[in-house]
Amino acid sequence: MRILLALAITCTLAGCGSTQSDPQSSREPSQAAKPSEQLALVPYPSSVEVAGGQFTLTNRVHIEAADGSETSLPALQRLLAQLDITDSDTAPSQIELIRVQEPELGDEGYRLLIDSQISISANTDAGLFYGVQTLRQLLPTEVQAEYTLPMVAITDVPAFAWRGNMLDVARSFLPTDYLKSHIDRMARFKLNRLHLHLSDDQGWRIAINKYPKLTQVGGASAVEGGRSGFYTQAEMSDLVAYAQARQVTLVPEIDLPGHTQAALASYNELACDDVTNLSTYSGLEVGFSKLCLTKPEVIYPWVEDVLSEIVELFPSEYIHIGGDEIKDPLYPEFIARATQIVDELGRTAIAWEEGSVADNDPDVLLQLWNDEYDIQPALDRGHQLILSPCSYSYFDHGNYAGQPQTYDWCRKEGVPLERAYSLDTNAFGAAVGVESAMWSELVHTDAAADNRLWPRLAVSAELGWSQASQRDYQQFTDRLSKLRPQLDALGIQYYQAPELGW
Ligand code: TNX
Repeated sequence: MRILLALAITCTLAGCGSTQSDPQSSREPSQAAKPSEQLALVPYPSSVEVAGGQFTLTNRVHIEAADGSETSLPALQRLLAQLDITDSDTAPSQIELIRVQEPELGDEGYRLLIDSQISISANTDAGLFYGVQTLRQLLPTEVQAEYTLPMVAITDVPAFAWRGNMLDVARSFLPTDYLKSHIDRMARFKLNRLHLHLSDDQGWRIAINKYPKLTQVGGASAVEGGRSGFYTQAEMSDLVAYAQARQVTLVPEIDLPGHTQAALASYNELACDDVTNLSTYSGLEVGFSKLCLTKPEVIYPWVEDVLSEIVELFPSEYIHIGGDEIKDPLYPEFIARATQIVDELGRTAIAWEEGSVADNDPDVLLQLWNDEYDIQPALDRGHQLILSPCSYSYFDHGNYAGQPQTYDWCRKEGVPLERAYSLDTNAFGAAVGVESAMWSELVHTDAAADNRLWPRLAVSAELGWSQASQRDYQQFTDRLSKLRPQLDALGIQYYQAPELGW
């Protein structure tokens, strides 16, 4: 038993000082540590035990990694390389990655122990990877002669399996370089689902071999002022692998049967015969286009072909079929058939909340986006939810009221940090997790995307990972404000939120 554990003080809600000298007093809840005494970690871990004392890491360390650390070992090596720390068998200190079997750590939990050495243990490579991310946040971002870390025992398990973000690359395209940076940034905060909204009225962004015009025509358009473009299948496969190496699952969305003008402009036969406007579209309206649901012999083979190529490209268990903002008497039948097609392809469908009107298998996940939508009937049938209620989770809304180039249809005050943080993740019934959404009608550059996403994505991270009972906005802002160098080192052009003193 390491000395640390004998001395340990359990600090959860209250936070912990790294130099506590009187363990007795801090056992009293009434002696809750000041917010400033919490370790600067986001999301905050389930349990942090601080013994006092410090561990010094020099610029040489010996790494011991268990078999089965495919993503966690490279992540640790990248971290050490950034800090100019070399791996040497004769180094005085050691970092261990250990695979254990401890049911309470689950699929993604880990323990991080820093005393006379650093050890991370977990049931899985994912757990080890998250332990490395915590270590990453505890260390500075700049090279130093040596590094001082608090002696600490952290045990950490996520609240939710789904800790997501959605990027609308359809209205305005985001290049693969941006997506790779985004995946790195997500991983730093233990976010693990990147939902790509790959098609909409204004653009079609993923190459489908059987239907090349989708990208020749639909890939060449964009919302006015936005970027056009598309991902080749080779580029997407490379991105999938990049994300997997960072414990991020890419979740593809092909938005059906509405939001399909780019597809209709590419293959006119998918539209009903009386539709006259079949050109590409760069406006802001929603809800005007649809696949012709009275031509099942045309649209269903196309849907099957497209989704077949999508499942080949994306290993994700879940495939999003859209389903938002369309009125048609045949809509429920379409959704039921589309979710069935996904099922036959060996995956499970996700639909936006409106898809709940269809007769779907209860495995189908529903993504809630209107705060007030009556989702209870679907919950009663056994569906689970991804929580994206717009007044908390829509990051195309302003960081503050009236921010230029932002929407406010869902909440006129915008979605400031505190509002985003106040989402009650227990209020909506069975949830697999949370997902913030960045629609891109008004977000046309990498810098604008960074501004809308950060620092609010750190909120998504804490909502997804930390238990609801542990959340405290004051402590959160205090911790996050100290992590500014991490965001800087990741090259993020974040909104300088006054709430964080930035
Ligand atoms: C609603 S949320 C939409 C999107 C828009 C967004 C703008 C959802 C499923 N549909 O098509 O881009 O609002 O905030």
